[in-house]
Amino acid sequence: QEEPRKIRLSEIHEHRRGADALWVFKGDRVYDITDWVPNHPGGDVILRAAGGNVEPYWNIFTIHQKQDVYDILEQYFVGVIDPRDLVDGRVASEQIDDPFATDPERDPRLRKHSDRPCNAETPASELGTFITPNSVFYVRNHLWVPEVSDADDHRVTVEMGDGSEKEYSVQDLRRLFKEYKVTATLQCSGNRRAHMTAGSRPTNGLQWDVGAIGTAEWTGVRLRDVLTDAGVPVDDLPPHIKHAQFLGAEAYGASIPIEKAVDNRGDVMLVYEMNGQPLPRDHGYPLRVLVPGNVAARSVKWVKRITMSEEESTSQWQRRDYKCFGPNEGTNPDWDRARSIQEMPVQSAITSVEQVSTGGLKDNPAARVYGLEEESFVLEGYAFSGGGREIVRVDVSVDNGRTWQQADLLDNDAGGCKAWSWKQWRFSTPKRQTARWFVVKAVDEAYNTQADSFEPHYNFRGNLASAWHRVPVQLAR
Ligand code: MTE
Ligand code: MO
Repeated sequence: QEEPRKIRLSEIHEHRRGADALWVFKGDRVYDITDWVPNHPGGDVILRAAGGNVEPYWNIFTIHQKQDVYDILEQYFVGVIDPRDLVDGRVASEQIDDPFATDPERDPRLRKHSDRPCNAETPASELGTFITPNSVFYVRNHLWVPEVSDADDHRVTVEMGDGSEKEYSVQDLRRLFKEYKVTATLQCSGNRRAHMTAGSRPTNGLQWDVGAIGTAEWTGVRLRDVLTDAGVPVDDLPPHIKHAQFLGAEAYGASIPIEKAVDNRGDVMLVYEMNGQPLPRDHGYPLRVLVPGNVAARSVKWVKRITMSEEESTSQWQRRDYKCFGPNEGTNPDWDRARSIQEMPVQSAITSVEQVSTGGLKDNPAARVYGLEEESFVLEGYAFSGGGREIVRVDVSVDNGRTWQQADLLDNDAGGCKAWSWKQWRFSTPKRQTARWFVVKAVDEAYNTQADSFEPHYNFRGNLASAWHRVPVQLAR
């Protein structure tokens, strides 16, 4: 048998994106994947790995870690890595490209759940304002942050579904379409997952507390206008257009029903500014989709392709992760049978409990605002519902749900066609009336409300954890 060819790392590195032949290695084996690239189901994200090791990517896209995929790769074998470039039979880790190396710096106040990819929630202390500042807005990344140094280099392509397509730069969008500002809350379907775990059983996923949610003013153009310009008949849709699929530059993908995408009052946008600033890299620079009222997973960041389709996005984030199941359905449910999450149910949370003591009463601003005359607790929080359904009432209990009172809903001036934003609420109660647990629940305009406990709503993915939020009454000494 012929000895396989020995290849230096430097030679592999030349076969990166842009080269005529594209190579990758896995272990000490080298493959020429040029002919495979056009067939790659995940699109050209595979180019990110060209010229280096595929394994860091396969550790992220774990779907590759199976024999069929290894067999495909073997067909493209061209040689082995020169032993001079190996340490203990492997390429030294510092020689391996780290997809997360160019991720941005993050504000240290964010509460990190994972580093690579970055997942970090807004600390409760920063959830008290109607608008969440960009620097502390929660970050939910499934992959690395794509590098776009100049917005002018970025294009978004609209695919009509009949083979035709049209491409826009961010400048084109600004020039061609009317600009809108919409204030909207984004909430991860995993917000409060830790509470479901604590109130029921272990759940699979990042254990978010109350901070996988935030509100911003988003500036951009309406997707409806862009689709119209691209040639999609938005008011007379052909039957084969049922979903708008979105693809991000790092290969994250999701979709929404076409009715939402073209709804004249749906405020689905392609946004380039967040709270008056260019979109931060973590939040989609230079362009993201905003789908107000829907689970944030559909607001695809770094969007580069929008496809009109008869089908939902085929991504794992559409077909598997962001679905909900019955408490009995176990850890390997019938994924296809469950509907993907779009509009979110009612949610509410207590984000701050302040004890105002008699001694400091006169000097305490909260005491003055509320005209408090005896030792009290001041509670603050948010309430939010999906689908643009406004929060109409927030009920607070200071005795673990036995009796209830209404919190004050704070005014805000949110822009947009429907109630896409949370309501902040405040409540004060004399200390002598409190017993063991503070509880909050909210009601939206459709009179939807929250479940009293997690157990009957348990799902192993820990999605849509929206039972009453309970916080123990702790008396300061
Ligand atoms: N878009 C891309 N391209 N990549 C992602 O990982 N995460 C989604 C969504 N859009 C994601 C994405 C999820 S699950 C959420 S909750 C929101 O982005 C988070 O948005 P944020 O990081 O701006 O808060
Ligand atoms: Mo999410």
